[in-house]
Amino acid sequence: MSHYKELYETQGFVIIPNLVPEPIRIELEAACARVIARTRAGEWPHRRTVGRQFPPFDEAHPDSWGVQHVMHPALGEPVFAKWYTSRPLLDAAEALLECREDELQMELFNLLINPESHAFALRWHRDDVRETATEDEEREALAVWHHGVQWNTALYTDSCLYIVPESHKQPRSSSQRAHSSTMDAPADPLAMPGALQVVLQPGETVFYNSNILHTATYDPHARRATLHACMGSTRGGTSRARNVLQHGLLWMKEDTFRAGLDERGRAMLANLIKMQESVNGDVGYSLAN
Ligand SMILES: O=C(O)CCC(=O)C(=O)O
Ligand SMILES: [Fe+2]
Repeated sequence: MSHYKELYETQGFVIIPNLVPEPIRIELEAACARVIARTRAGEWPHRRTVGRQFPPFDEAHPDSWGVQHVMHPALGEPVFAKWYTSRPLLDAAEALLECREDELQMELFNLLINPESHAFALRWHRDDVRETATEDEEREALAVWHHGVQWNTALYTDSCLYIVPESHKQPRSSSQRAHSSTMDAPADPLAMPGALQVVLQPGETVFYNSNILHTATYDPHARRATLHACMGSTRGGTSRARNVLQHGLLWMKEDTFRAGLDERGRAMLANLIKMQESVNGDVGYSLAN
């Protein structure tokens, strides 16, 4: 695991295989098929819609590229929480965060899916630094260690994500800035200097610093069900509040959610709630649509 940590630090991302034990993989595939069908049918309101980079969103665009809050008790799919708190995954998170299990903080868990009928792409971005940031602002934001890890775990071959290795530590060069200063998606993601396409085989996970420069393209004909989540460490204090709490997590404070978690999950949830209660009111949004 220390090898992975080193790669994660230097490159800003690392691919780790085998974090989904086989029996859970089968359950996850079935649960994903059900929640994807419900989302496409318009029965699940928490979704990412085509043309919008991130929630909140309006209801006018029915094609979806993501299902939000898959651990929500109203979805009735306990396997998502079961996997989120499973040992191989937590081992990886603890190694990358350099923290103990009792310091892990439950955060977001969503599912990324192929839109049904629109080819679609995101613009190049860092999740928590705006594209208009000056070089100094960027340098300052990137110097903060966020005490969180984010990952994509592919259930089917996934070649949607593009990243610029090592850009988690460096402000954009002028030509990289030219490719990432507007709200437009790139015509060709590989035109970005230094860009690399991340190809995941089923069962592989890419952990990436969410402030690495990245984008993604979505092909309606390539089946995608990729588990997209993040987890923090209490060592970060309130540094992850905006990134996490902007998504509206009131449902996670309800008894029904807590009741569906195992002991480990409850401890991770308690850490999130403690962090939420220590910040007051409006946390704002990281990016504009
Ligand atoms: O689809 C992906 O893998 C990346 C999604 C992403 O960058 C985002 O939601 O901010
Ligand atoms: Fe992103």
